[in-house]
Amino acid sequence: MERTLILVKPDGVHRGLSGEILRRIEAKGYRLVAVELRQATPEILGRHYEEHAGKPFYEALVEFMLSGPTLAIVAEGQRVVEGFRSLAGATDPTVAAPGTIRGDLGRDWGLKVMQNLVHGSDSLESAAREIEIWFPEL
Ligand code: RTP
Ligand code: MG
Repeated sequence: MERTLILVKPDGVHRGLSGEILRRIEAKGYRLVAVELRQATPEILGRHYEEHAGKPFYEALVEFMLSGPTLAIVAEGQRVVEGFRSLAGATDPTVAAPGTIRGDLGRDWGLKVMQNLVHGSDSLESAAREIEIWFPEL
């Protein structure tokens, strides 16, 4: 059975949207394997976002992800990696389709980095790598 790593980013936790986002994951029919509220660290984020190191938004992204607690989730189901990306919607919440998490709940706040509520692994390989980073015990 496929698994993916989902994060409710600090903007989502701060706005009180953790429950709504968990609700959508469960309503779609995916099973929650792990859910943990935790403060990210520079070490975890360095590994999680290693593909973005050196990009213009990298420093602001890490600063944003350190700004408050993150809800880390592992969800399971057939094609859940692709399925959660579909639930999340496009990266930019202004253009994300209504009906998606980012499209319904996100917007542009005019900040240094895009705050788009959630992260979801983008491939099976990323999912395995990211689950190992956030939940090495799984
Ligand atoms: P994620 O990794 O968070 O699921 O999002 P994604 O695949 O849709 O986006 P990705 O390209 O992997 O970028 C990672 C996160 O960096 C922030 N970002 N901001 N120009 C910007 O302001 C910008 N570009 C990227 C977003 O928070 C994005 O989700
Ligand atoms: Mg990504």
